[in-house]
Amino acid sequence: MVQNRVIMLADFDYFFAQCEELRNPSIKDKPVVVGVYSGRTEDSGAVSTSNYVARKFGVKSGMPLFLAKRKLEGTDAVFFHVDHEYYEQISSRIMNFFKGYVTKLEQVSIDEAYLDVTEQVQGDFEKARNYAQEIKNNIKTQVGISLTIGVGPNKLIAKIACDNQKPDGLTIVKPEDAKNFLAPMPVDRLLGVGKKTTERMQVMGIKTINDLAGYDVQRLIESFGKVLGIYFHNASNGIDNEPVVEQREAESISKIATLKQDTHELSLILQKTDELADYVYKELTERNLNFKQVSIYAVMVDLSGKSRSVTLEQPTKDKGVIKKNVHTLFERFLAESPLEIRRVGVRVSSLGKEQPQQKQLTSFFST
Ligand code: TTP
Ligand code: CA
Repeated sequence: MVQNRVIMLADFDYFFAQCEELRNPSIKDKPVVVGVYSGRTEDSGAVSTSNYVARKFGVKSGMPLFLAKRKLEGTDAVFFHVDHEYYEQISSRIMNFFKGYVTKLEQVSIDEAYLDVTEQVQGDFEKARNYAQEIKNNIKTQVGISLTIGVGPNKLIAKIACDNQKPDGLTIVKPEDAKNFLAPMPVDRLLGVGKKTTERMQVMGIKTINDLAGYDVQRLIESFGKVLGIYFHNASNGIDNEPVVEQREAESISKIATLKQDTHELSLILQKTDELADYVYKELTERNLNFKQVSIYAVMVDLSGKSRSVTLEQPTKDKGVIKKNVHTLFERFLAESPLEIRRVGVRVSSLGKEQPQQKQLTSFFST
């Protein structure tokens, strides 16, 4: 028997605004608006997003800021300028977390990713429910961000399931329920069905996804061409074979820092590199990766850069191994180089992942 795929779409709730709440916890119950300010006048620009408190007052993404201000008049609303760099940092922490839970991860935007967890839950949708809940709980406790997850037998269903209940939602659509789940929805819920197509379908008597699913595929092909006709037929029947496409793993994880003072003294250097090793190790564990190579990097007082590496016999996840090798590498390096050092770096590379089937579900959450 061919195993069901189990695909999740994770979408972070009111993302930019939630990031602002994360670093300013006191604003959580107030309307929060994140805007792109054009700078022409104090209020010119548009709303990027807002929290759900602000949405209750009618604030929407894309709305002019002056209008959002008007809607929130008399409230203790807080407005922020977008801070992309900060949101990217939070996003990549969460994406890195996901990598520990999946066989394949496809990031689609700053706040959305598809997770293929078929192997982790052995194709079982009840297990998938617990697994998704654990992912949600863990991201909430470890990063502080709430997210919504839709689970389905393919990307199409996962996406629509995700939109079904927000924020902090979890919707599971089993393969046998997929068709009924889609049936009553208007056709424009399907990706690729925009305003024009909706109008054309309306003329053909197609309003719901169910109408589309029952429509003769040959006639769909005549109206929309072969590629779209077949796509509409399949999508409305809950069929989607698009794989979750994994992005390439970063080849290394590294961190560099400037020393408090230029020095040639091993103990001062090791103080700093131990901190860097902690950072690198944290990122490794978040992404559930092991490494086979450890390197050091040094920027000398004359600003020349030098590096040294060691390759291990076996991949490992051990923090002690990073520190021990960094110590040895610096010890040797200082012996052969008389110049003082200004900046130091630690890098692990030849990264890999344990085979997912060797893991128990719970071991993903044990760190
Ligand atoms: P969305 O996922 O569409 O929205 P959201 O995360 O704010 O809210 P939710 O998922 O709970 O409905 O967009 C993700 C981020 O993209 C959003 O936080 C801000 C940004 N964005 C804009 O800058 N402009 C826009 O018009 C939209 C829709 C989003
Ligand atoms: Ca979102």
